[in-house]
Amino acid sequence: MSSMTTEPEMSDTEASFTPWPAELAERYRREGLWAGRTFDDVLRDTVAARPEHTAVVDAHRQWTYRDLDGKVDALAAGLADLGVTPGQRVMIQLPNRAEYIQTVFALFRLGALPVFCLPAHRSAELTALAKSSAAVALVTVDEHEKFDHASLALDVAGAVEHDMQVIVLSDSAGGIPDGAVDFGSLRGAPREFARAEPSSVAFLQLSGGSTGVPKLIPRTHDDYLYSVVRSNEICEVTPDTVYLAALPAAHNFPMSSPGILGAVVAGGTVALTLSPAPSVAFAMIEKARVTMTGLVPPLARLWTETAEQGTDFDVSSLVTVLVGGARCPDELAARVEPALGARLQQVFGMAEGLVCYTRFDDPMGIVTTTQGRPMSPFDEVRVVDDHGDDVPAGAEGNLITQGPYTIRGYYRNAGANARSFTADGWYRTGDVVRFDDAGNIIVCGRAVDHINRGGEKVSAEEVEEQLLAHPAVRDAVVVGVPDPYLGNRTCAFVLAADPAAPPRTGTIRKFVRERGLAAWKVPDVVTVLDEFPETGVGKTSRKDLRTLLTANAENA
Ligand code: OOB
Repeated sequence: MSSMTTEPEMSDTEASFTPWPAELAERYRREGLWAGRTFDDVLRDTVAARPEHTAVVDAHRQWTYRDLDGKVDALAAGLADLGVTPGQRVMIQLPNRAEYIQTVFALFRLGALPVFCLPAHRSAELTALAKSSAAVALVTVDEHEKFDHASLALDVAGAVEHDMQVIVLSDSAGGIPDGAVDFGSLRGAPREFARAEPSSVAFLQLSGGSTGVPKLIPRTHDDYLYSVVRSNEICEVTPDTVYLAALPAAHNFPMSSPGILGAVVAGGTVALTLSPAPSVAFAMIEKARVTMTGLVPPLARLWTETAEQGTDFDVSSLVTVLVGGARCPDELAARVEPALGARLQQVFGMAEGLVCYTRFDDPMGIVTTTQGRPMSPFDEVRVVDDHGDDVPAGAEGNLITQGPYTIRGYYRNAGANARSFTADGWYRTGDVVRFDDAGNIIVCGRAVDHINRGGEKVSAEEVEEQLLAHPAVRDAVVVGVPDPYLGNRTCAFVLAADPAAPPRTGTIRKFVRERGLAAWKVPDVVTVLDEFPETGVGKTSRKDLRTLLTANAENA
């Protein structure tokens, strides 16, 4: 496979990529969905077509496509000089700034695979991802939101057995710690790299995750580019589009629905904001004349409320606001358009593939109450019961799907593949949905116990494991309970190892944070109980625990 000596051995059951069945792949090619282009081809085409058009704007920089192309060339060469070779994985943990775009496209040009980490990831997630991807480098920033990312990255590099370089982007001269490579020094003489195969894996995206740490999702140039091109058609992305990455740029939603890549494919402009707070993001909308953005529901609420109260910023350039990642309450959906003066588009998607949009010619009632329909006529969706049989039309059930941009398996994870895919390769989304008469999807909830906290996914199992590591905790269960702002909030129930000396709830939350978990996974509420309620068969009843919380809240 690779010349790297530290690369873990790969067995057949731990395949890095599960191909589509031959006849489907053939159909997707014949129909022109898989167009045989790479992301580097796309950038080169846009550079050739619109060299002087603004490609990227952030708080401090503004680059044309020609500028971006030059920076991508230099960085790709610099990374190659550092020893990064095609096919190797490189983790990226960068905030929303121009160099994020440069780094992603430099890796594409070089043929190395970005692994898209989020700025909120901490040692638990990054170490697991470094191991599972066998990444040869981690690109990060010295500091973001008062957190020392460079030290975190060096710790992660020290915790993995293989060699991993830490590359740090810093605006200050003293920002590069010993042992790290200065991002700014990675400027090599431009050279030609072998073109990647369009059918090969372009990058590893991360799953929202329902069990353990995030799973790695291998996406090919062919399949992902199709999803971007199709998103552009539906969302009407043109060379005049200015897309604002307000959510973390590495997430699938701002990346490709239609997102950053949609803007680059269309020859439009990508604007990035370090913070999605209205006071910062609205300033960027005004400055860059942003036309389109994507928000999770809690942010959509914050922006809507801010606009309703009146803002001094001129946000009149906004044409389209996409809302997705978690269920957008109907009441909020109805307020977005009047408040922000931009049309609402709901999006229900997943990093594994399937993306659904409401359409611009849908009646308002559909746009505000449904999550739209699959974007491709080649998407196949079924709603099934727990035995895998189709439910009657219009009934609620489990959504399963296959199609031209939905993966057939995770990266080197046979266990997860067995759980998340049917025997014939359909992806089990874990979502409980129903279809209306017109074929629109309404998301009703989750079958699998991951908690959707305002678009950020929390695996109950992952947090429970961390809680169990505390010596004063005998058992732990994490559940989600409805929250008016976040959709769901996380509540941890724990049993004390010594009932006479129960742990303090503040101590437990601090413990989880210090174990190196992303902050959004720290339980919002911790409750110590004497025993857990049980179901008829003696399992801990998550349902009763949820009820307990609701009852407590009502009595409070
Ligand atoms: C997006 O991707 P992920 O991978 O972080 O999370 C996927 C899960 C879905 O399976 C579903 O449970 C939930 O997030 N979800 C929604 C939703 N959009 C996503 N639940 C209800 N309503 C919605 N509109 O979150 C993602 C990827 C691409 C585009 C948009 C979102």
